[in-house]
Amino acid sequence: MPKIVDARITVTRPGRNFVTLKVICDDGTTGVGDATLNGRELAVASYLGDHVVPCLIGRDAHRIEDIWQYLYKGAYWRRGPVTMTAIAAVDMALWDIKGKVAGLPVYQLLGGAVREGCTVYGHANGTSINDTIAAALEYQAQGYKAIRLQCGVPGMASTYGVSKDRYFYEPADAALPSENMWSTARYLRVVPDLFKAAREALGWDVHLLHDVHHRLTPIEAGRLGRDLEPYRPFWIEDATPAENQDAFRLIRQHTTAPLAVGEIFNSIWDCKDLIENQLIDYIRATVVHAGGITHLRRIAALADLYQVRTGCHGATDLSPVAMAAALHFGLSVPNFGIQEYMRHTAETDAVFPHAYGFADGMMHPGDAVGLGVDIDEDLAAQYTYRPAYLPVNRLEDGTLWSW
Ligand code: GCO
Ligand code: MG
Repeated sequence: MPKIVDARITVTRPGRNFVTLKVICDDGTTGVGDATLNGRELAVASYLGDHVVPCLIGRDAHRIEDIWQYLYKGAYWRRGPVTMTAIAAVDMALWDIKGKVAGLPVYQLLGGAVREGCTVYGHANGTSINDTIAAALEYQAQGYKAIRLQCGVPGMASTYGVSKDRYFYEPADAALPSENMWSTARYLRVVPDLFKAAREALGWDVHLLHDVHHRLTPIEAGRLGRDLEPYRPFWIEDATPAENQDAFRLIRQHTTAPLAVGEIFNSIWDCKDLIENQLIDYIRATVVHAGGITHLRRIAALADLYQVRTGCHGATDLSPVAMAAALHFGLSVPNFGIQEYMRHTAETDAVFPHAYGFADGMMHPGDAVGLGVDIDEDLAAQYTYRPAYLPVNRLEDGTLWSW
């Protein structure tokens, strides 16, 4: 058995902040896990370094499920984004180790491939409808079969989802939270026009997605769903905040637009009622924020009973380690739906050499043993952590709103 003898935490900033755990075994085998919680990075680094790593030393790295249960039940304080991200990092690292010892890519340990690749969606953003359509056409030319559309809202100086850089959207942009302005009325007018223009320019053989980012009330979300229905959206994401999950019942009463939710969920308990009541179509919980491969498989198995499919979060704050884990999971899970893919910068990719790749609208984890991703710790050491916060959002009268 590979015995855990050490675990190192690297906090680095190759273009943006990432926290990475590397677990080291007595036979020299190592495994990596992503532990990045955007804007709250050091909390997870401390949770791991101060409270988790000491409990790992001496354990059998093959006992993935037992270690998961030990960290979850053993802490007494269950769930929460910090705890579950820390557990996820350990879980990913242990699957990586098991794959390396077995001489197999992780997806083979999860039952093997059930599809040729994971269909991904890219992000087309622009300050205007025309800019967004131009970006979407570029994605289509690159082979993407699914594209998320976000555009600036006329009259608003800044809007969620609209990047400074066309290809590398990065919302965590300031040492203290920057402030955005929001108007639901203006927003609800522009999005249907965006989708209409997109269908005219891109045709019907491409999936179009949209992220509301928790900004609407349930009845407003119902209205948006109805207005987008003629353009057949693949999904409407985070239509309303999900603390009150009954809100989704109200949305469902008004629209057949498919609903996706869950990028900020961290356990199966956040997903359970929405799935069992068939109030959503896609569950966006991810390996890194929802307890790792071990826990995400459990969520997916529950979802499968209700024809809910996966649509894992995959923004740039999920490091290439999380992306690799997501692809092994996605290739092997029966009810995979789609995977989000926001390209990392060249700096990020250099710090995290990886075997996964994109071709023809799909991604594949590659056939390297384990997760097929590593961290170059020497290169990582050249990029110093700097606090970077996500923005906040206010209505025009100054009221703090959901971001
Ligand atoms: C998405 C997201 C992201 C998040 C970011 C928060 O759907 O990709 O909503 O852009 O805002 O990942 O850390
Ligand atoms: Mg989102």
